[in-house]
Amino acid sequence: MAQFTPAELQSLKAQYEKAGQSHVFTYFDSLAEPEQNAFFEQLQKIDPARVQKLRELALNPPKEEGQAVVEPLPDSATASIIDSSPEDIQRWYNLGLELIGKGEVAVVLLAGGQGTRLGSKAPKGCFDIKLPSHKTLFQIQAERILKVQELAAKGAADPSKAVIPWFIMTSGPTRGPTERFFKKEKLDELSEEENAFRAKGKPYFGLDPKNVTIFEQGVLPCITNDGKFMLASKGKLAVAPDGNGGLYKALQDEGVLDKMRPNIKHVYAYCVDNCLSKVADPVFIGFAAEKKVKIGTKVVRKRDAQESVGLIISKNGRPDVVEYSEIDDATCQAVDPKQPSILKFRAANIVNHYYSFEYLDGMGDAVNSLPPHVAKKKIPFFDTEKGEAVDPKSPNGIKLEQFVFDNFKWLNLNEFACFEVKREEEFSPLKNADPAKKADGTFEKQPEDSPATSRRHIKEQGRRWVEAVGATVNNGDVDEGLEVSPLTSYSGEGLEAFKGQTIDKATI
Ligand code: UD2
Repeated sequence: MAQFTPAELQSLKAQYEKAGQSHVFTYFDSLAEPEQNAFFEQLQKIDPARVQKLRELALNPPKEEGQAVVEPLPDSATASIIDSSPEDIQRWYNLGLELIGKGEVAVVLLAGGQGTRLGSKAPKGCFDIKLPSHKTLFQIQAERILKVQELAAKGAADPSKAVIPWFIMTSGPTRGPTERFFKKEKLDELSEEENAFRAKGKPYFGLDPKNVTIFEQGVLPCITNDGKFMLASKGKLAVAPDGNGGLYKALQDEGVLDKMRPNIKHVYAYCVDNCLSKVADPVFIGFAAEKKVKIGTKVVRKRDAQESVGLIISKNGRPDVVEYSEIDDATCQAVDPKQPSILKFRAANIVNHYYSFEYLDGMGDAVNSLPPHVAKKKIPFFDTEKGEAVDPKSPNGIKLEQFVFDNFKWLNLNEFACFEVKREEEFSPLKNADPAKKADGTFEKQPEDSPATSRRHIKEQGRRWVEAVGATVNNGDVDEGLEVSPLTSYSGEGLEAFKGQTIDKATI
């Protein structure tokens, strides 16, 4: 039974014809009905005119008048936890907890990436970085939400309001496995043994399922070098997730903003692969809320000129980010004229963003103008000219992806704030697999940003926390560290009972 009328099909064909993409219907009439329905539904979800506009924005960005003036952000738009007074930090912390206690804070997790560099089949949040507890990134983050809710409830007028709704943005490939993982259902992407282990414990890691919303970002068609949408097969467009910048359109299209209204005033968004991310960080939320900014972003000091991180800069007097994949060498290598031993551009983006709900709710049609970035890729496709499937040996098309920070440039500097935090406390991304064992039994060089560095950084942090209250660690841990569960402490608080103790356990 066709799920569309001839008139609807005609109108869809006219829409694609107008955008110069009528070739996508080459085989439509020869498809069986179920395939026609699926293809019609896919094509209907994509606005070809919008894609054309995004492709135009990507390939021919508006020319900037004159030479762009690129500088580090001015001090007026930045603060640093490293040189803030304990009073300021305590004030921001208290304000953040108060806002959480009133139910005004939501968390958005960017989890649509496919973790190709990590070589993981399952979504990155399902990854076991092999801590003593074997908690996955999703579980660690869920427990941080549980703990900070508990901390906020302590001082709240109405503790039942101290709830942080968690909105998890997935993409086509990650939505199914992510939903199953939270529901403690089997994942095809995990081994029998891993599934059996994961089936234990509470669904949603103890969070109330009604406060966890999994939604999906949009997709954009893959496009040939001469601008034609690519077919994956006779009855399917080749598409790819629209980048973490697809967040803004997805918040509208998936009804997330509607779900946040009217309680939510502050939104904390973060990157799934950072095991140290302070989810719903009261200090950051309090800082940004006090400054009344529309967008805030956390940064750490860039490790070295080669680190694969975006850099927060001021460009023509506005906040902006230059991504590591697009930065020129001169900007990368430039040193601070006042302190030549450090980089001039060193404010490294860590995908920890604050948004006022009012800003997100007011974006409107601007979500369709986020300039995409072009990734030249080898894209297997069905060639309508040759009438056959092609598996290219070299890049034959482009994927468009939007970056979540590309709207920073739309703000004035006084609507934006950059917050420098300590790398060892807040940033340890998981990007690369652990090294493979070589034929002679030794290992390749240990890469940065791997499961080994993630678990080491968590355990080193735990050790620092308990030593700060006068405990010592003597547990034979391979990294001489200690895993402190988020349910025990969110950011090192509440550990006084360990004073004077020697801790011989791997995790507390
Ligand atoms: C990201 C940042 C980079 C730096 C680095 C630090 C962007 C565009 N770049 O680079 O500046 O901060 O992280 O670790 O943010 N994601 C989606 N949907 C997508 C693509 C990605 O949700 O279509 C999520 C992904 O699941 C992850 C986050 O966005 O949580 C960053 O994605 P990535 O790890 O692929 O980005 P990376 O490392 O290239």
